[in-house]
Amino acid sequence: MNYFIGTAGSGKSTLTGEIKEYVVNRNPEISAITLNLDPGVRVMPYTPDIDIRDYIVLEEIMDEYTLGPNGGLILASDLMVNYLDDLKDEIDEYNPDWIFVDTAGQLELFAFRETGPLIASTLGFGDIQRSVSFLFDSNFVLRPNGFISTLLLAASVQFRFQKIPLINILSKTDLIDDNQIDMIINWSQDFQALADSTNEREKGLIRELSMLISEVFVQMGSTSELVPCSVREERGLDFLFGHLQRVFDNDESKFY
Ligand SMILES: Nc1nc2c(ncn2[C@@H]2O[C@H](COP(=O)(O)OP(=O)(O)O)[C@@H](O)[C@H]2O)c(=O)[nH]1
Ligand SMILES: [Mg+2]
Repeated sequence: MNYFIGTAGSGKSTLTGEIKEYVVNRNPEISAITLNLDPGVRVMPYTPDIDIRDYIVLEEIMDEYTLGPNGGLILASDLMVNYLDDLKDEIDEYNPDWIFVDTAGQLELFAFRETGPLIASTLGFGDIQRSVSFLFDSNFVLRPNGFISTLLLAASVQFRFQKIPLINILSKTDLIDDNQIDMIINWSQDFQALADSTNEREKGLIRELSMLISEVFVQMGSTSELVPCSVREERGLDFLFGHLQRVFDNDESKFY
């Protein structure tokens, strides 16, 4: 069971749909399903097998509690916990090997409120192993300061989902060139390189702050490597699938 989490537009929904298709086409013996946990989404790039919108309708919540779209979304996300048993029953009916979970467009709705970690611990039952994939949007991480702010978000997501292995994904790599991909992956593995690039490319207060933050990451040691991925390029999904398999194969802790 893999949760895709990331900033709005980082490619969670697209990846959820594509990785399921990829897994099923590659190995028809694996049963994989998609679960949509974004109650506010209108247009989806795939048809989810299980959908929170069958239980929660954003417009009804906005009407009932006289809320605008933002308040409605927050309440809709919080109300998801009332339907955990229903979601579990639906998952049980499928009895899948893999579940790819798509989360709310705005990551704080899932990651920073109580709901997300609670759902992840409740739905991780039986034989289901879990992972969280955090998406680094290629558009935003080309500069050291964008990379560092995304890294801080990933670190706080890790902090919230402590016992679940975190996979960092560099999404939409078709939008940048191979040198840029290498540079960003290098930053994720060698924070000294990140500190050096920061020193070269940022200025003023941003540079000072970025240097301080990269220092902290240097001292913490390297976090998990960044897995390059693009739904437009076959090898992207191949990498991700291989990586997910390694995480699950090596995961002896089985936290349920
Ligand atoms: N070029 C490119 N665009 C992508 C990729 N993945 C997603 N997108 C686009 O990015 C936009 C946001 O994607 P979406 O999956 O809705 O993001 P979400 O808000 O994180 O669920 C859409 O226009 C997608 O078509 C990718 O690998 N490459
Ligand atoms: Mg989405």
